[in-house]
Amino acid sequence: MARAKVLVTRAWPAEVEARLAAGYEVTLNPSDTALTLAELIAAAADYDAILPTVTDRIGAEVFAGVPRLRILGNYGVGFSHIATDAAKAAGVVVTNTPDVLSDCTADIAMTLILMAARRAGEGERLVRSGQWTGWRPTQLVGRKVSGAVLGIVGFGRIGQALAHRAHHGFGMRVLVQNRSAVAPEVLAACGAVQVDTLDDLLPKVDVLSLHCPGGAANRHLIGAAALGRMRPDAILVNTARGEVVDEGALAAALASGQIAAAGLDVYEAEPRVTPALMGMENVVLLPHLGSATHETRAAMGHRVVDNLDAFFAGENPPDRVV
Ligand code: 8YV
Repeated sequence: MARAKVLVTRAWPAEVEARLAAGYEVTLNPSDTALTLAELIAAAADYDAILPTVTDRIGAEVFAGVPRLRILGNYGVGFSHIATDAAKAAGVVVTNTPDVLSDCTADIAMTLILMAARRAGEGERLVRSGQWTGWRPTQLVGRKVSGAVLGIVGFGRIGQALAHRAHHGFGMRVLVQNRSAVAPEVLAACGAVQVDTLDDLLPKVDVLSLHCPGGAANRHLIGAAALGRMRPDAILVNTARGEVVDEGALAAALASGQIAAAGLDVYEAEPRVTPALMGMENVVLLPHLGSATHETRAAMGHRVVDNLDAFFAGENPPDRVV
């Protein structure tokens, strides 16, 4: 039987590429640069599967342009870059990679919380600049994280992993806002309390960390109005999706002192960052590192291939989202 043709849009960990090549007719993007929509459609024209990443915008045009396409195995948990309604209409299955990246993404959220609260980026820039003249009692004084109130928006796997770290590791008090009721035992496991609405949550928190999905439903969930409800000493952290935060409104809120600081791993138009944010000392900017460990990137790849194997064996893939 002919092997299924699989297009991998970016370079993957070598061990997963080898596993893929053993089971499929695989084409890897040799340049490892983000493909334009036209390039993607041309490259995938007669393929059965595309394995995209967050840098591939899979619009409705892809389904029209790739008539043989049967499955999109997304390398990542978030899939707001994929037009899922169009996938469904075209009869294309979509899978993602939950669980395996929760710990590492929560680690990056905690990193951003600590860096923003303790002014670690500023400190590193000071040392590297050669301008550090020595210790002073008032130098780069930040905020204490232990005992602070952490608000988590979206209490899925990653939000819960952060809550465990924050509560058990740092003694933070955790408040949660989620679209559905969270089971009492899940909240209790990390000392968390659920509040009803985002508006209830915002004025109560020292740190707000976002862990909800992206996409149209949550676009600019954190905009001028939400930022206006936060405290002037509060910190915003986003490791979810860039579109959840209105970057222009965030820059304005930081400039006016409406909130104190921010830590971002994701952006509205990656890799572009709103220029005003780039010049702010009280903003920590990371290049979408959430899942970037050797272990997790390999596990994500294996999860994609597990789904692919199930699909081509005629089974329902375990991480099917469409
Ligand atoms: C991925 C992520 O590495 O999984 C996600 O949703 O945000 C990242 O950690 C990225 O999306 C690759 O597609």
